[in-house]
Amino acid sequence: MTDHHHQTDAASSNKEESAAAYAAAYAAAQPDPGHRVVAVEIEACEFDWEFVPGVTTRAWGFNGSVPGPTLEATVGDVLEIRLTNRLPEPTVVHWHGLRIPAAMDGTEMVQRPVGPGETFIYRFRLPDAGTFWYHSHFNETVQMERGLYGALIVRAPDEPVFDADRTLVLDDVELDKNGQIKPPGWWIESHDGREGSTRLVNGRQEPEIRMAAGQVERWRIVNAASARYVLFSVGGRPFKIIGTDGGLISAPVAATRVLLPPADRAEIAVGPFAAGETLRIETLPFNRGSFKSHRKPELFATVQVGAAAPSRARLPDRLREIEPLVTGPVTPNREVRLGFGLGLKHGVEFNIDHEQHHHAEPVRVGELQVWDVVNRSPVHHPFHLHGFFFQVLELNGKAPEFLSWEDTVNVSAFGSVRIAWMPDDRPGGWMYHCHILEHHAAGMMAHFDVVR
Ligand SMILES: [Cu+2]
Repeated sequence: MTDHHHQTDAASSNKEESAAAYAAAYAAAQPDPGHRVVAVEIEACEFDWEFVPGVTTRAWGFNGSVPGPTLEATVGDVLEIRLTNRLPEPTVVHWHGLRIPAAMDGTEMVQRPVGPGETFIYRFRLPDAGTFWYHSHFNETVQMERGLYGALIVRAPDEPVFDADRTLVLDDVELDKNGQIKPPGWWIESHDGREGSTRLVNGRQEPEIRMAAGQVERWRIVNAASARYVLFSVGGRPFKIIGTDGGLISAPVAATRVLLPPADRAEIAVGPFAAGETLRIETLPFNRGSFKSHRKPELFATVQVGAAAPSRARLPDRLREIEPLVTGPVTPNREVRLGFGLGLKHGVEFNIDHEQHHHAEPVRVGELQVWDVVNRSPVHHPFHLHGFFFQVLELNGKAPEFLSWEDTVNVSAFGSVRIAWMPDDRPGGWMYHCHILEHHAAGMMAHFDVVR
């Protein structure tokens, strides 16, 4: 009861509401029978890190590493994360892709930022298996660029069996001649977003990955980059796409490349390869409408295939059932316009429905949402919805190649994507935004409430 009387009634009632929502979500987070509470402590801090071998860079990250620790648990467990902020500025941590209560989503909509020296506890039950991640949702063009992110793997009891389960968190950083991360830039960077020229896998520049011949591995790929689109390739070899943002898809899909816009995830079955092979993990040329173009493949890592080892991998024909949310003709109930213009503050300004940091209409629990996300700009945007999975019904008017659960989807330049999602009973403040961090910062985001 310090400065309570100085606040407006609205502000204090909002504060009380969010405190009550947090307390309710905390208490409701109970593990399923036979499951446990996975308790972890993460410290957001500053430390020296070698992105490039032999070059010391001042980084920000969780528990002294980039990425932060990979958090692993099982569906039905409760994850309890005690976050302590040792940074010189506030932070919040967003649990990207997790269908958890609004109060635990980790945005400024639902919590006060965690100040330097403060501790905040996130606690929630894990409802879905899949490859998720966590990252700063505060001053992201600085905090995420410096390394405040990590992977979060949730497993189910009946997963397909592989010879190894490997997580590849992709990123890039732009280092100056002293090996330090450059501060956010102006003009081209505000338009394109930051694409660093040092490409990282799990916090290291172009590392070597060792794999046994004859084996098949499950790779969980997370694109943690600020703006770079990754058209992922493993030496041009065929692999199987087995999962996306929201876990496994219905059946494996054969591919030689998979597109990961920023924040996107893919799971692929890779191998078998022959002993002695060397394969380049690359991003292939991809035009997203940026000033900076990519005409050549760029290396992320190298796979060295060693001596053969026995394989126990078995990839089933069916991975799981995904019920379509929409079966017949449907009328969209919202159009989300991704737009841009020129402004004084950011150079290029990005907006949603002609408004920066748009306040969108609420949606009601249990009412199917069918949204047309329409891109009115000459650059691609990765559209991210917090807290709920959606299904893609149409990409530029055509059905997607396969049905999946997503939280991030690419909306191509002057293109459109039709999505469907069901607001389940998790009322509160949510958001959707472009996951190119510079576009998000420049206003391409919307707040909305899920109401009962
Ligand atoms: Cu964007």
